[in-house]
Amino acid sequence: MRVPSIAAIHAEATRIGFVACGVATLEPSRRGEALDRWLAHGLAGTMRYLHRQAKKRKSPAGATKGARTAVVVLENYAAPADERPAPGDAFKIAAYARGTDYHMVTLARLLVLAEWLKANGAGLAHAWVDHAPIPERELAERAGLGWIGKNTMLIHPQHGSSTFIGSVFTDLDLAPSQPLGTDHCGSCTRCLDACPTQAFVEPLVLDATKCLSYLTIEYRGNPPPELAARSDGWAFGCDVCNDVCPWNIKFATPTTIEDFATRRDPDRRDARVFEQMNETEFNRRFADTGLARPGLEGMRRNVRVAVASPRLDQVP
Ligand code: B12
Ligand code: SF4
Ligand code: SF4
Repeated sequence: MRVPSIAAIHAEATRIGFVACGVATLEPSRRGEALDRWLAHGLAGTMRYLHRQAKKRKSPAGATKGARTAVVVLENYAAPADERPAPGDAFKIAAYARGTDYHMVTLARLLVLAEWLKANGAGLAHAWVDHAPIPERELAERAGLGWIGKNTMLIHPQHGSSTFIGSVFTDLDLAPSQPLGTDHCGSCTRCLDACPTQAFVEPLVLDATKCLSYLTIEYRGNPPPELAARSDGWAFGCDVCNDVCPWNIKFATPTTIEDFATRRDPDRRDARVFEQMNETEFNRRFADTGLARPGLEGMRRNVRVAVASPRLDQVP
């Protein structure tokens, strides 16, 4: 079988626009026990699919039959300063969801990489981003793309953690990249201290049931009042544990991907924006964004909670 050089794969990934690229082996997860403990303690909340998929998540090779390695890439979505939440906004939307849904944008780019691998010797090249039962952060760590920080994010030493992780599983026998091997968090605890809901049980362990990202996107009911009161104006996702990280403050540069640029819709200054539309209108305007996941009713709930909560970032 013809095998492209790692340099050629890097060059193609860069040409497509990914900011980092490496090769991961597909042996079983080293963190299987951590995952089991996390699930057993109920920290996944109502995300039952994580329980159902646990066995698969621990054995990434099974995600694509016949795959031998994975080409793992990072997609930068970091927001420029003028696209961040601003004073006067009634509610906040996390940077990763301010434009077109990354499941579409990043998958489209991964498919280009998969086609290129097929044209260069691969019999199999399957693209995954977010939805597969695979431990994406661990695969990125194996592929030498960074370390897993205390906030559980994969942090790249030059690009920080405002990145999506994508992978192409292939039957190519590629030489694996060298993992970084060191954690660069040191004695820092900024993410743990800044989390509005104090959702970290300890470094590297997130109680998702307290995380605003879970409460605004995955959870279907009304959030518990004590967490609602600490929602800090976030109506979709949350950026706090990423934004306070020195590796983002010092090194990350804004994305150049047009599809991720902030849309004017919804108007974040208008607390009634979702109250004034019906389902048809919501779908017309937001079907290709992350907001489609909670849907119109979910976004109405989220904005109500966000508007009622005091802004922790404005507390002196
Ligand atoms: C479920 C899920 C969530 C849940 C739970 C998050 C969590 N931390 O587990 C919720 C809804 C809360 C969530 C939130 C967010 N998510 Co999310 N999410 C996922 C998903 C689908 C599965 C993650 C999972 O398996 N969680 C279970 C935990 C136990 O596993 P883990 O997070 O991978 O944790 C590993 C490490 O913590 C490590 N570990 C555990 N203990 C120890 C101990 C030591 C010593 C070490 C070294 C490591 C270690 O092993 C674990 C298992 O491999 C992944 C996609 C995927 N398929 O992997 C995206 C993913 C993790 N999410 C992503 C993003 C962008 C976010 C948000 C930033 C979105 C936002 N702005 O609101 C937030 C970040 C919150 C946070 N601090 O994690 C990105 C992260 C990219 C990156 N650079 O890290 C992913 C990879 C999607 C993607 N393809 O890009 N998410
Ligand atoms: S995303 Fe927000 S709520 Fe969730 S762990 Fe990070 S800081 Fe806490
Ligand atoms: S804020 Fe500090 S502790 Fe948290 S992930 Fe970044 S470097 Fe690590």
